[in-house]
Amino acid sequence: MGRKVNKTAIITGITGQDGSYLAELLIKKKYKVYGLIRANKDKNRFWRIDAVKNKIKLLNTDINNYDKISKIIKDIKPDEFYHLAAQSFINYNFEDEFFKLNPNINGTHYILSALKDYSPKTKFYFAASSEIFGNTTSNSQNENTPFNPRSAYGISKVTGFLLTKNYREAYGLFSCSGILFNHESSRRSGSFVTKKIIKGLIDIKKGNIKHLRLGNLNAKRDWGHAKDYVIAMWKMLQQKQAGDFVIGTGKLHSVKDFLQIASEKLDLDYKKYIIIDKKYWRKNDKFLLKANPSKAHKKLKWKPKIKFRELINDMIKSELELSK
Ligand code: NDP
Ligand code: GDR
Repeated sequence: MGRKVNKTAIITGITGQDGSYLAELLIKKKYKVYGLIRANKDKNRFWRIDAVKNKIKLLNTDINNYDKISKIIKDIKPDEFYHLAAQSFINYNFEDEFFKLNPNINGTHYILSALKDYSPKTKFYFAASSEIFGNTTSNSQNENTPFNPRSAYGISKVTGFLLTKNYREAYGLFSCSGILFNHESSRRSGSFVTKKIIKGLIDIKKGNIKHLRLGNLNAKRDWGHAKDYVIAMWKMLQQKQAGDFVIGTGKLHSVKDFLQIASEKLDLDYKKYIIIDKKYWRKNDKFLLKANPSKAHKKLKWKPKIKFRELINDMIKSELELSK
């Protein structure tokens, strides 16, 4: 009887929110996990992978360097490759946006091309985003909704998506994009609104700050928990046939809803502490992006388990732990 060999996976963006949860999931499934990390002076960036740091192998490499990427792929020939690295914060002006395009466009292209030449059996995942739908006219978005991005970030994700699709169709690679809607956790960076609210309210409660400055409280998003979304990524690569999937909850909530539930839980009246600041107001952010994840329900048997209120409760609990 043949011995069952553990699978091998490479993750780019392993130090980020999704990369860290995905690494934990794959370790639990007995994968051998490699993380590609860039040269970055921020020594604090490893906190999210603290729990798995002794079980993964980190390799320093620049994903914008084809020679380095292809050598790693040639040497490791992973079963699965998850390309999550990206500058993920969005603003809708085009100043200083050039650097955002590289990991999504060149980085994705280099990885796909190296997989085609040196490891064509590797299954590849690209982290696309609901931002590709941008200024959409549809009430909810599925895999057939036309793209109309309104940010350099969204445009770069469309290109990554199309590269991924073309390598699948032209070269037969098992390459898929997950079109993921917003997903959060206490591992979010502090610039995103959910983490900013939770951390801000806890700091107010502790008396560390007096006010929290926010932008448009009426803006709405389809918010889920990152832990559920990394399961969808993995499921996509376990299919018999490669394909693209919309992943989201299918429910919209406003920033105000989030704020209200979080402040009730912390026993605060948010109206006393919030200052609306135009600095955080995004001019072009008027579209309503709501997932229609029925393909994922049907084919992946994936549904998010963690509901909106539970997400908020979990973020509060974890933030209180982190702030100790
Ligand atoms: P994070 O911002 O938490 O993590 C981003 C990761 O990418 C970090 O590991 C960061 O490394 C790395 N990175 C950033 N720029 C570069 C670069 N130029 N070269 C190499 N590595 C880089 O993002 P998330 O975990 O939230 O998201 C993961 C992916 O999913 C991203 O591609 C994001 O665009 C996409 N996505 C996320 C959604 C969400 O709601 N979270 C929704 C839809 C898509 P370092 O530690 O060195 O900074
Ligand atoms: P988003 O997330 O841009 O959707 O990108 P973010 O949390 O930044 O914004 C969500 C909504 O909140 C409104 N908002 C504020 N946002 C921030 N950051 N700060 C504020 O003070 C504030 N006040 C109100 C915003 O206008 C917006 O409507 C995330 C990222 O993870 C991307 O990488 C990913 O592709 C998309 O989600 C799907």
